[in-house]
Amino acid sequence: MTTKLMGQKVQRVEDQRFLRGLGRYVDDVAIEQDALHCAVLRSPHAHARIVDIDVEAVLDVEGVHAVFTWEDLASCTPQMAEPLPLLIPHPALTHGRTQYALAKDEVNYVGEAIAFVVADDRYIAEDAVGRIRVDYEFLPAVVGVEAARAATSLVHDDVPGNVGARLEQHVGDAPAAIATAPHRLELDLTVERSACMPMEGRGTVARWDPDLNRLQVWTSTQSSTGVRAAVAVKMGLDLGQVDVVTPDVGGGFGVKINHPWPEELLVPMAAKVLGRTVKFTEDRREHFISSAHERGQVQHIEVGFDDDGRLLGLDVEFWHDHGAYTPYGLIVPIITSTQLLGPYKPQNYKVVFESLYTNTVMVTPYRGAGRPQGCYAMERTMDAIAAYLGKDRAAVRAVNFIQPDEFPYDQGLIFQDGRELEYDSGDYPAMLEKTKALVGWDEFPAFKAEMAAEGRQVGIGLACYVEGTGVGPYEGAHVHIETSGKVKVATGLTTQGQGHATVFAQLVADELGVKFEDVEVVTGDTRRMPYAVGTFASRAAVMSGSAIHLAAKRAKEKALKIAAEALEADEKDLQIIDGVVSVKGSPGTSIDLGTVSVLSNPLRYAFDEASKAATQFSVGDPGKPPVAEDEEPGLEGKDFYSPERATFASGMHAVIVETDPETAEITILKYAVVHDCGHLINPMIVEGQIHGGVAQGVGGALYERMAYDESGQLLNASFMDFLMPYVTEVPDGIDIDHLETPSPLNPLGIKGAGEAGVIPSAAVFAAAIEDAEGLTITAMPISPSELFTLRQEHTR
Ligand code: MCN
Repeated sequence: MTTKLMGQKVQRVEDQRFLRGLGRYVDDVAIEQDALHCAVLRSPHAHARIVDIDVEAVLDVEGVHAVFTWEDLASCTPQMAEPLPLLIPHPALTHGRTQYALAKDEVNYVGEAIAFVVADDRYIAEDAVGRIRVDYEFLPAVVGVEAARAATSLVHDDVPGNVGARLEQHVGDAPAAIATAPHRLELDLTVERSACMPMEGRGTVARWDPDLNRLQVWTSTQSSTGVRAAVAVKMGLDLGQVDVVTPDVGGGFGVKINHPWPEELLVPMAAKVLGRTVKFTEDRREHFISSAHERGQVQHIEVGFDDDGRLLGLDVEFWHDHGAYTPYGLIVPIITSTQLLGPYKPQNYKVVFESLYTNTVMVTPYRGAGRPQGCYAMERTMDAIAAYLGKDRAAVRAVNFIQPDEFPYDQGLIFQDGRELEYDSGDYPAMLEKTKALVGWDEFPAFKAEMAAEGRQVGIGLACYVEGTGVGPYEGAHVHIETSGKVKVATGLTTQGQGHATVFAQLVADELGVKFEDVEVVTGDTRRMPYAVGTFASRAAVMSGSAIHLAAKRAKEKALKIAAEALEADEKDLQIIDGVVSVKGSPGTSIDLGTVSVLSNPLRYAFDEASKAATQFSVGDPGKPPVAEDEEPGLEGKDFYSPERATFASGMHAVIVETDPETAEITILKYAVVHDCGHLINPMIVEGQIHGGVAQGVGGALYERMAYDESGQLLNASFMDFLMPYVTEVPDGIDIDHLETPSPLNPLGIKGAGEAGVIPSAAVFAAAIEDAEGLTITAMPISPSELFTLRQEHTR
């Protein structure tokens, strides 16, 4: 008997494959023996003019089939020689710049693609790359926010002050409110650059079919439809001539959101020009120096508050390091500036940011996308207010919360899409109480004293956030009930490990009344679902989940209509249980969905009822239309979902850390999370997402940074030097509790969950370490060695 699966901890169906090494990634796509491989010549300099490129020596190398530089791109199509698209323009981005697929006459970061070699194998291609001679005229490199602001050198000659954009928003009059507030504080906070490190780097395979005049692309992306559009436009093909398939993806975390990466155009172009299958696989060093980074931000905060810590005015100014180009426009700093306020309602808020060019790898949204920096600013401010007033940190937060009866709550800010930022639902006071209970907030002072008596230092931190999730514009779904009774569901977004095959099957099983194991989910294949947006902004559950729910509803309505006719019953009296449509109260009067699917098809097989085997084939049943006249044949449902606005998930994290008085080692004793993503489809998957996010957050807070020297060389472009946390550094267990305030904006009451775990990490660790050490922490990450140095500075 089918029971409701929404809300249940259903085991992930995909894990059997993944755990047994049967995942199928781009590198596993079967290619012909004579397929070609490629390597990219990347700039060794952060900023230089390209005077000359000499590829003569490459053409002599046996096994090399082609070498492309910018000069050659136009011979494919004129568009190929134009800059890559700017994906999310914004009126404030007065000086948006994107790179060329291959650098034209200037390089702006170490790692920028200059030439593309296609050869029999990767070894030959790499060797050939080493033979290309480039004459450079060196230019001064601009590295870091301070250098960009000083603007003694410019990244792009025509961008004054290195300022790509400046955006200001006001709610009320923050400077005036701060000036007259009983108390005022100022904070300067820095978050350094970091980047996500998916296990699978980027990779693309392309094959041109000259008979069908069609291009097939397999790529490791977060948006197959985005890549398809870019490839089609750049190569002068119709959308219908390009199929993009995204098989399993070994992690995206934002870096594969960018579409297209240069290689995603160069590989298809080479495949078409050479008439052979071409394959590119990014190596780890390439990932460090040529895939996107994020997080780098310098923030100045002024706040005015009353005796209870109530915010009267908040004035935030920050500088965002977006690297050498702006493929994703202003999305990261806009998110920081508009979602910084979290669950609080300052009466007056002013925010201004500058998005700055530097000669470093460009920025695209990385899990959390600007929110970790915003949360860090807001939560450090809360801690500073509490310390100043000598009040409990949780109490100061509580007086500033938006209350449950104030939803929908309009923060008075305008988001990227030009719409007002309105929170749909939440219960922050209840969430705080749950968090305090989970971490043992009220008991902590006694614990701290106990530990101090043993010579141990412990500290506790708390951080709250609100996250706009499930953004539009739309996502679609196609639900098809096969003649076997099995159900195939297609949605166009891609999947990188979030468990979509499981959760979407849960939704379909619930809506259709079929067995969970009879539902198969297909994602990221433009042949199945040509129109889709992609997986980012924690949107799959809300967007595709809703579309799938609606599409399944349609398929069900149709199934009931056909079954009612077959059973000579009223639709209203029918039910579907475990894939069988029956008359309520008369289970013997039934027909299975497979047979209903047969009936929906004008080309019908005649069935031997006993064996269910098709014995005859006929064209319809004269006099009996397969479906109602206004229906299309086939037992399927298709629908698109487009939300009014984003839905706002929220959460609170608390951590207890111990710091070693001698070595400054930081040990996590307890990590507690309370999260509200509305109705949960699968609590186990949501908890897995939170675990993954927290692990990533631990890395960001304590270890990971992109260490550039002043000439723009990335000094730690390998896992020998870039410290990702191992299992030994992430908490053993994470205590998680949920709160479910349903979103009124979508049919299932869902909000997103995929990024939440990472958002408050920097804030919560800074707070806990500060509490343990009695020091002021203003810059993240803070590794044991930085903590050690900070202690020494403090005692000087
Ligand atoms: N979910 C649920 N109930 C809810 C909300 C979500 O059961 N109320 C489930 C969803 O059905 C989905 C998962 O939780 O299986 C995450 O859902 P959602 O918040 O919609 O996020 P997306 O599926 O859109 O995933 C994107 C998000 C982002 S933006 C990044 S970055 C990220 C992340 O997910 N990258 C990931 N999680 C990742 N997990 C893995 N393993 N790999 C990545 O690259």
